[in-house]
Amino acid sequence: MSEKLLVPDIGEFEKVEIIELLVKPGDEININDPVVTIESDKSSVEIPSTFSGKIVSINIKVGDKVSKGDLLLSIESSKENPSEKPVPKDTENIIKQAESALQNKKKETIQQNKVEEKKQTIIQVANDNDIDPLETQDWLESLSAVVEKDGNQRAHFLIKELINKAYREGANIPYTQHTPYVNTIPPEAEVKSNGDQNIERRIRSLIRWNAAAMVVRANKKFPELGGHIGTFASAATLYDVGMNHFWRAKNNKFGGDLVYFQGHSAPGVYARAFLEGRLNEKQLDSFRQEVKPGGLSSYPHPWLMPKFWQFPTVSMGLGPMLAIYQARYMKYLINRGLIKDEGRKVWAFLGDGEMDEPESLGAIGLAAREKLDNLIFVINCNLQRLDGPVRGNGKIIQELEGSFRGAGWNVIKVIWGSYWDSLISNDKTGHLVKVMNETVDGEYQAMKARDGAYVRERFFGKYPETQELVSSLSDKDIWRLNRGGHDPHKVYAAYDQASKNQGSPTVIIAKTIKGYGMGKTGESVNTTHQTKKLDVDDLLYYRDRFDVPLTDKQVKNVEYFKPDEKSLEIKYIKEKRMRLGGFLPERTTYSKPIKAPAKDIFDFMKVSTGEKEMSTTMALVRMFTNLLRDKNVSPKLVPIIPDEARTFGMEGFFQKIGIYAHEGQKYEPEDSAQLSSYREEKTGQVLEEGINEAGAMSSWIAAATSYTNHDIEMIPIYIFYSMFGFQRIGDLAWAAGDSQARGFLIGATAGRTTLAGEGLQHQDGHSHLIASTIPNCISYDPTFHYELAVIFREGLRRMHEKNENVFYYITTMNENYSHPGIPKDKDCEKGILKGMYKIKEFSRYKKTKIQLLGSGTILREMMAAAEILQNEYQIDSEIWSVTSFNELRKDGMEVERYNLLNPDKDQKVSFVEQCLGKTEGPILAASDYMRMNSDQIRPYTDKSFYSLGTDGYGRSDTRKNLRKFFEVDKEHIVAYGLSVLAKEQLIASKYAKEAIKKYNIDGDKPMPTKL
Ligand SMILES: Cc1ncc(C[n+]2csc(CCOP(=O)(O)OP(=O)(O)O)c2C)c(N)n1
Ligand SMILES: [Mg+2]
Repeated sequence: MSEKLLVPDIGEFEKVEIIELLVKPGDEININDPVVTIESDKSSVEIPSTFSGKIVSINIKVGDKVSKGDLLLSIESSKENPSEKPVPKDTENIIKQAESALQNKKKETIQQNKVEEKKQTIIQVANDNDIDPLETQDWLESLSAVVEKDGNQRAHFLIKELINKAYREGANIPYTQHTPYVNTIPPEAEVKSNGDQNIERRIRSLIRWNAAAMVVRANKKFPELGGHIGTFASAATLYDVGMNHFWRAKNNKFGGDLVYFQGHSAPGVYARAFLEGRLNEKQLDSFRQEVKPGGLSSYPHPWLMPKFWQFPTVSMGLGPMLAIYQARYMKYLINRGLIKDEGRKVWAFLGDGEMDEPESLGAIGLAAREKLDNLIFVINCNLQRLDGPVRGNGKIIQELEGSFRGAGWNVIKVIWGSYWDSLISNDKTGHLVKVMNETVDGEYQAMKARDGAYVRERFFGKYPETQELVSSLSDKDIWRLNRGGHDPHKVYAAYDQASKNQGSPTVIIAKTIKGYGMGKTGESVNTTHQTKKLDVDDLLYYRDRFDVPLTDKQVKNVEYFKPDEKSLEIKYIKEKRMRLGGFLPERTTYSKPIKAPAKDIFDFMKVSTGEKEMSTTMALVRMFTNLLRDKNVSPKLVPIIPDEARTFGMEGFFQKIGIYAHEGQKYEPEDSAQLSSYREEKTGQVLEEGINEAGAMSSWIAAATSYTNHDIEMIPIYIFYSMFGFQRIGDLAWAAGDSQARGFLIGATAGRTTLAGEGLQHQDGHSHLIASTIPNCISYDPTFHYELAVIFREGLRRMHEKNENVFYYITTMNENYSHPGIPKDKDCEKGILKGMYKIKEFSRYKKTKIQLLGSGTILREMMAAAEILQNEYQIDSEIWSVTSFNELRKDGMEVERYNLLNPDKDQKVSFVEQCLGKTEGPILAASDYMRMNSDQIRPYTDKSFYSLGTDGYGRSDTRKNLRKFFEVDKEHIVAYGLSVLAKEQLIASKYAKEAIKKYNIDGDKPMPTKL
């Protein structure tokens, strides 16, 4: 049966151009195969077929303009085509998802029923505001009965119903963010570890000792080195329980859990690796001295220790965010079918002070929304940061509990150690919990800096009931009452529950003591954080505190201690890790390279666009569309967009490859009838991050390091408003460099004057300079579509085929103009990649010449100015397209360094000098960025060099007015060019003066930086 394929609803557009025919008569095609590409002035989109069959005739050709309803082609359809209108794709999805949701629900219910409710002691909280204690007692007893008879879930349900009812009755009950200041898991519900606690304690003590010794030894040698003892001292148990029992390493059978170590706890991680035999004494002795190869970096830095550290975390706040997006990306890979679901987890260790960084809490909502049950945060609440208490007057644990509960996380508080269990269960009046609730962190900290007598007086002494509770305990016993984060049993139970939790991320909030075991000079005092030197008495105390088998002499020499290889401790530590699949952390890579696509994928960008005008952003989007046809590259592309797809003309991707949504699409989108309708899908490829540049960058980093963390090479392309890139998330970009990220960052709508109308906060005149600060970031500012194609292809080849650890920053613009074909010169491609090539020459008069260097869209102003200089002033010129001042500078620096270090050898010539050395006339360079951008190459040529640029705040106006304001339009270039020639005494100054007058250039106008 013959079917007619018409142009579907393409939104507000009419008369859009056919730019590509993807089929011909006689071709057999399937439903959804693209048949033509259409392009409006903003974006290009493929139209898919809604039939399958053989193409009989094609009714349009390239260049035709079409609108909704126009006939594209006729198809002899195959029989399987449904005769009636097909069920819309979205409806099908909805049905599928509803079915699978129902099935999951069923599973969940079955599982829930299976979980045996554990009985829980009820903690009564004494309350002075209770106007009728008897009535309260009645209610509480009823609740106890329900817990006993029907379990926690039922009790929870009833409480929820009561609250709902109260709301409906008009009672405005405030939401309770907090639970009492006690452990979330009651003792009777704790799952016990099968580990040998004695051996584990001995191992932990040795790790503690060696970590401290490493820092102390380094500072004895070189007092300037620094280091931290107090952070790891507080977190040792939290790490050890994970290492001995939970964290599975990557090996040939399993992808491995990913652990983000808190930056300042690095000494403890090295100390464990020493016992495991992965590091030796010499290496420990080179802590913070990594200038010599083999040294240990101060903090986790994959760049400095590429076989060890996986995640840079020490810039506080980045770890939590990166971990959340890592867990989300792991699910993305699973849902797209690119890796298996092996139940891998992402663990992130964070400081309580670190949680004040806005980034630390900034993405917790996403983690809950995406149901990231593969994510576990462990917040080490030692109640202190660098200067003093995190919340002296409040309670950081309660505050964090409220934030995480509110966001929908599973919260496990580990506050009190096992020694407290009996006290809490004997607290029949609720006064102990009352004191716990009332005591603020400043007091908790002060108590641990004192002794048992002080705790008795200040804490238990608050009420006769609590005083009585500890009347049979000695001060020593009271001092021994431990905090949850130092109790391996409590920590094990929390980790066990966190690992099994389904449907939400988990945060373990553990209470510890900063500088635990460091004695009077270092434990729980405000200066703990910076303690890096311990005197002999402190060291002896530390040894005794943890029973480290060293003599006094050995302690005085601050010797390391490692038991014999055959000792129980070493055997135990190794056996535990072998059971968990290997050592951690370890950075390895087994991914396969991606073959760079055939050159012809980019061919369309190498020919002139003729009259047709387009922006480089649009050319880029067209290039993506082509890349999606390459079978090697297509599945590996990860387009990341922070709510700007329509700005960049990328909305065609919504239908074509879908937006990733872990729950699929539960609604029929408003624009479902349109070609580019908003399509969310479980297997969607686009990461649409919303207005969230930091999150988008974190996703990009996860994808850009996928080759090592998931052993699958991916090609992330994060496209953003250039101003909201490096300037906004510069620290994450730095961490990306440290992480050896591979991928593309696209600064779209770039340039200070190219983005017209938007104003001061939007117009970017410096992102290339910030990009140049990152050593392994390669950046380009291309003007024409063929330059973009050459740069992009080389990026794919270097990063994803040859696996170089660099990443690309490319700026694209939204200014429409026509693009020429690639020049025939055989060295053109080399020049594009090195940073400059000659694009045009005017040589009619052979009298006076100037070299014009232009970058980005200002190159076009240069070309226009060159024409005026030739036609009106008889000045010849050579025009150079500078694709990257940054790359030219790197080359110049390297050459200069070589020459200075090798004065007796043949001197090398910088690429800038190779291009310009033999040319005639002075150089005038300009870009849409600050003068500093082009000034970068000034030292690498002996010729006279002048720069123009867009220094100063942007403002909203037309492109023409902006260029005039910043003095980078063709008129200013002509006037400045003549002035430069006059200064060099190549022409008379009157020509420059005349031009300044002719173009109404006000010589008295202040510098734009002052306006
Ligand atoms: C973004 C950032 N700001 C400041 C610092 C400096 N700094 C390092 S550790 C620290 C205190 C950390 O306190 P906390 O997070 O509570 O960790 P703890 O050592 O107590 O476990 C500070 C301010 C940093 N590393 N990163
Ligand atoms: Mg802290």
